[in-house]
Parts: sequence; structure tokens; C-alpha cells
Amino acid sequence: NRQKPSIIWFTGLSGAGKSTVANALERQLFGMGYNTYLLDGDNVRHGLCGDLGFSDDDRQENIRRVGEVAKLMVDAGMVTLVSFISPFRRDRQLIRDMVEPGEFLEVFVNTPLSVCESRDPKGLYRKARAGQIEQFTGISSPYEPPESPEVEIDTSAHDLEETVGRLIASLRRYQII
Ligand code: GGZ
Repeated sequence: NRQKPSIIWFTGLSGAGKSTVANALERQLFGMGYNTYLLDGDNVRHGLCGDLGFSDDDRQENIRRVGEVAKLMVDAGMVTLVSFISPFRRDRQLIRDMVEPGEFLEVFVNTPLSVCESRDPKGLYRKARAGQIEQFTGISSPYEPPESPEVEIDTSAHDLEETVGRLIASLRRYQII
């Protein structure tokens, strides 16, 4: 199937649902015959970025490396899904500027902090509130929301199927697929 090699960049808080949505979208696109690749913490923070923590500088370097890899994936022809908190506006903008206009779609996973915190699948928010994890995004480290994302979703307001459907429609509207 014809596709525009591009970066679909998911940004949002821990627990917002970025990876769940990105995984489901990738499965759907694969089923439709598109060539996709998913970059997320599971396959990057252990290896390529295994030397990095969560200071502002380390997050910046994490996102820089992820952006460089995503660009290589675009050169290889892939619709590249990227799922990281990526809390800093400037770092996201730098990656947008690395590819051609129209090849970078920012998806703001805007699930309220209160919902992310109540989900707390790994108990990290509880630890952050207790001071056992420092510099936790949304609690003790900043998150800068996108000012004009191409797509905005809230996983507490819509179910997964509906969200994936909306994303597919957005990819069509932006002529990615
Ligand atoms: C934020 C943290 C932290 C701190 C560990 N702050 O929900 P998770 O567990 O599975 O996803 C979070 C992941 C965030 O890594 P990213 O590479 O996406 O972050 S960034 O883009 O800011 O570089 C969370 C876990 O790592 N985690 N400590 N202090 N999230």
C-alpha cells in the first residue's frame, strides 16, 4: 500500500495511554498493509538510551537520539510511530524541523493528570508523591503541552477502537496513508 514516510509523534504524561494507542494503531496499519515501525521506551530506553535517566538534560538527549533514529526510519520508507513523554516543546520542534513539512504529525495524548495518576499502572505516581522518585513528569518535573498538535486525543473520554479510528482518519486527512 502507498504511504508517505513520516513520523507520528505521540507525546503526553506517563499513564496517558501513548503506548497503548500507538501499539493499537500500529497493529491496525500493519493489517492494512502499511510498513510501520514503533519506537518507544520499551525498545529504546534499555538499549540505545540505556545510559540516560530522567534529568532535563537526559530527557533532551533521549529525545534527540530517538528523533535521529526516527529520521533514519523515514529515510527507509517507514511510517514511524514514536511514543515518549517528550516533555519539552523545543525538543519536539527540533525533530519536526528535521523532516519535510507534512512528514511530522504531533499527537497530543491529553489525558488529565488526575486520570493518569489514578491509573498508576506501575505505582510510579504514588512513589513520586512520596518523594521516592525524583523529577517525575507532572509531579516534580515539567510537561509542556503542544500548542498546535495535528491531533489531540484523551483516552479517558473515548475507547481505544474509537481513538484508533480517529487517528486513521487523521492519517488520511494529512495524506500519510
Ligand atoms: C517520568 C518516568 C520517570 C520519571 C521512570 N519521569 O509510564 P511508564 O513509566 O512506562 O513510562 C514512563 C517512562 C518515561 O520515559 P520516556 O523516555 O518516555 O521519558 S522522556 O520522554 O521524558 O525522556 C515511566 C518511566 O519511564 N519513568 N522515571 N522520573 N517517567
